[in-house]
Amino acid sequence: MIIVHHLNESRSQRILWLLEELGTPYEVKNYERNAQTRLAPPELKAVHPLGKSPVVEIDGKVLGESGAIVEYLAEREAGGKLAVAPNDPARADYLYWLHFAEGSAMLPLLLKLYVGMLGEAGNTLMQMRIEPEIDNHLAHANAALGEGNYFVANRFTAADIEMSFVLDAAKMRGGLERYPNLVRARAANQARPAYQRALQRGGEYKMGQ
Ligand SMILES: N[C@@H](CCC(=O)N[C@@H](CS)C(=O)NCC(=O)O)C(=O)O
Repeated sequence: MIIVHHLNESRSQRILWLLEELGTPYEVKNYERNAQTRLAPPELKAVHPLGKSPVVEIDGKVLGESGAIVEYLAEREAGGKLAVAPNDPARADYLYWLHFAEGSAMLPLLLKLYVGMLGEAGNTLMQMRIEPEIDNHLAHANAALGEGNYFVANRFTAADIEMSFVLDAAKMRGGLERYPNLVRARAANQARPAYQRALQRGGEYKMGQ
């Protein structure tokens, strides 16, 4: 049995999408962000010490960190159809994009959110380091897509699901419109029936707009 501890407007939306793509049955436990702070409610700390989302329970094992969750579930479920096997020539690229999302691309996007809270005091940092780093990462991802919609070997994999939150965060605050390949891939993601079913399960997801 798989339980997804799902925070509204968050990274856990992509776990729902992954499970819909895999056709794996799961339960959703919903948590609401605090309207003022946007933080997760304290009940999530009872599930995992960090109190962050996503967290899943897989046959009683609690697992956090979306990259680990996506990698683990993609390998384990549906015959590994959304994973890339260790002996596949595309394996290195698969792991690269799977880890690039949270390991590299999200950091400057999050810094923009936090440093933005400083107002004028953060302007220099924003212009000298944060905006150029956002562009560095998004331009790299945009170029990697080329004319295709998928990051790995021109086929849809779990790495595309993991990368989707980067595209959503970039849409919200990173100037996604400057990267036409990312815009096109994001639209292709959203047209998938499983993506739409995940929205039904997870409730409103404004980051997808
Ligand atoms: N790198 C972690 C980040 C987890 C994370 O920060 N999740 C956010 C949701 S997008 C969260 O729970 N925020 C609420 C909070 O920090 O209270 C992952 O990918 O799972």
